[in-house]
Amino acid sequence: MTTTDPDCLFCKIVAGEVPAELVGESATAIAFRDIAPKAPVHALVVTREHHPDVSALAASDPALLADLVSLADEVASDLSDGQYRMIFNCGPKAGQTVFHVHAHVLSGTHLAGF
Ligand code: DGP
Repeated sequence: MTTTDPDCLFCKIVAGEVPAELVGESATAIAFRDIAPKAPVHALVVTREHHPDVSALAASDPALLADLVSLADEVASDLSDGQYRMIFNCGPKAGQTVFHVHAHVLSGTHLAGF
């Protein structure tokens, strides 16, 4: 799926219809701070296009997924020291609650291993 979903929260943030604190952008993706941060730096990096999750994006447009990862890496360097954890929750059982592909970028502290 490569269209905008009018009912999708992150599509509304991309469109500027829902406010968010932007921390980075590229031609294909934007980054903004998570509303409920789990680390001193917690950004979400989302494609401008609507894709429901990372699995769908990897299947339909791997170059776009690479763009998203590049922006995530850039944001981690801009906001912190370039050391970060990147997480994609894919599916409800993995904890995904917003069904528009997004990378969580967590940084700014010593994160416990798992
Ligand atoms: P996930 O559980 O992986 O689908 O992550 C969704 C994240 O989105 C979660 O960490 C909280 C964040 N979030 C939910 N609503 C909003 C919002 O309105 N604004 C922002 N900035 N983040 C939001």
